[in-house]
Amino acid sequence: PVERVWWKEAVVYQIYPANFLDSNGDGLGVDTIWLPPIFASPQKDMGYDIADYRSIHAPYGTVADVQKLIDELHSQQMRLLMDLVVNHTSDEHEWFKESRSSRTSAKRDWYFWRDPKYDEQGIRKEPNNWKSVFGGSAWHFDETTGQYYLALFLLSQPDLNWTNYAMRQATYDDMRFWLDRGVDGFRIDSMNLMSKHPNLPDGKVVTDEPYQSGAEFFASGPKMHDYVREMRAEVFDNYDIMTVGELGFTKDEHSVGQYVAKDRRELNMLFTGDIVDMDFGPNGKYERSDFHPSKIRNVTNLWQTAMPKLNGWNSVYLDNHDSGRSLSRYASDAPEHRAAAAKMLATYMATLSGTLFLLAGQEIGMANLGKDYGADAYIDVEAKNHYKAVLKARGGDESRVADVLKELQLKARDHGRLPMQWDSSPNAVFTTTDSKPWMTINKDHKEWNAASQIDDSTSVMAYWKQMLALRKQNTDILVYGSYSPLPESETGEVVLGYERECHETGKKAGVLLNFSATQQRVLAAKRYPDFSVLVSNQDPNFVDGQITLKPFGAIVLQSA
Ligand code: TEU
Repeated sequence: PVERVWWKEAVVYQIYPANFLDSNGDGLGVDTIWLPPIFASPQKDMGYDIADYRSIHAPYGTVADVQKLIDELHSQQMRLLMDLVVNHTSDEHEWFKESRSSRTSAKRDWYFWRDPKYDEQGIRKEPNNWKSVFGGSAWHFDETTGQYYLALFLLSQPDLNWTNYAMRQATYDDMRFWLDRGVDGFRIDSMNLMSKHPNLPDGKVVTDEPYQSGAEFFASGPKMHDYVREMRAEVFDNYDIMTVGELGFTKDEHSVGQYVAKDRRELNMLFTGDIVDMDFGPNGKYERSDFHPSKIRNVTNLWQTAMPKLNGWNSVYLDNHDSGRSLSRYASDAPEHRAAAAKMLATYMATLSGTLFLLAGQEIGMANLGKDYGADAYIDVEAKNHYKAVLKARGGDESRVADVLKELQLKARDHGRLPMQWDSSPNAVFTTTDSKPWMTINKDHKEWNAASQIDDSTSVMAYWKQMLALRKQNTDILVYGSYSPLPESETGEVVLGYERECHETGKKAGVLLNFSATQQRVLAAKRYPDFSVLVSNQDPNFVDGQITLKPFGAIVLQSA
């Protein structure tokens, strides 16, 4: 049997501190809060550029305030998960300032510094062809010492050199600083980028652009697992905490398993990227590629069945601050479908094995900015860089970038960062009515907001509460039970069906989810002659052992 632990049963609620608000808890049924980085930072990448791990970004408060938050949460049997960003720092971190000051600085080797290369004409070139995640070269020339430094994200986010022992120890000290204050765990940013191939070779040329991904040489590199194990042995093992590694680029079952197989003593769980990549193109996020429900079937079946075999543990999520809202991308935010679709996705998440992660706003069916917002609504650096680069490549002609805007309307990180929609008032309570919010508040907040749902028993929020309560009551089946996919021949192409079963008691639940905007007849009902409906987002309708699922219908059946 699977070992029972608090972090497996946890329901985590991700708050983007810049877009939330203080509140006293709304009884949703979440028990752990995940705060993306709140540390001192110039905020070039919303705090993922940390200048000092031991102080707090002033507008958010102080270390003493965070201590108060931790103590308050603990007194309510809740927990706090923090973001640990140690693949890179801000260029304003003291470590980097010292490192960049001279070639002989004691911290020179804490980052990656390399000499320029020169082409046949004697023109200075970057040390290799790697591309930054946010566009352009991943290398930046620094006049002070005449060398380049590596920054896989923004140029103001230089990569730390994990081969350096003193650097590793310094980050461990910073981790202990927070764990000693009672923090209950970390979401570890860009976890698998910490070990690069020692020679930093050129990435494989796959596009005609000047820079190439190079990920094959910087993701899950040769020393990666030594570092994770060291971190675990020297830091994590001394505390009762949750550790979640963010894993971009690394996708195959075997490599993923190495981070979470229990006996390897590395991490508790991971965010694998494939759940947010389902509508990315082969060469990039903003390349067009339509979502089809078969993708979510494949990804879900893959990890739900692989993790138990690997002796690891799943994270269950659809949304985070790095993407558009799943409701708009994988279901529907069209007025006639929105509530049903949001409830269907809630049913999906709450009936899978793993630790749940909700992004604030999911519980009220928040959606992407609509099609009537233009390019200027997108203020995140990733969206802006991408838009600018394509615009430039097409001669600065705004009429030729409609396709780019369309992709931003689906996938830009801004959607995941929209201010929380508390009520229908002009600024949705997020900020005072007379001040200008720092980013767009989706105008759909007039209709879609927490205040209008909190007392409505038919609301998306009420449904989420019901689903989370149900999950808690049926932990043995829904959190720990086994997962078996229902064959497509019984569900049809656009319906995702699976069974969850508790082997100790033999109790079973069958889940049927319609990922389409059309009605579906599902044969799988034949399996459940003595079923009862545990929960549904529609009036269940059975005829001759078949179920009719309405557009975005969801139904959970329970064996007698
Ligand atoms: O993201 C790391 C990452 O792998 C990105 O490529 C991410 O997939 C991208 O933002 C998607 O568009 C983490 C953080 O979650 C992100 O917010 C930060 O910008 C990034 O690290 C750098 O710290």
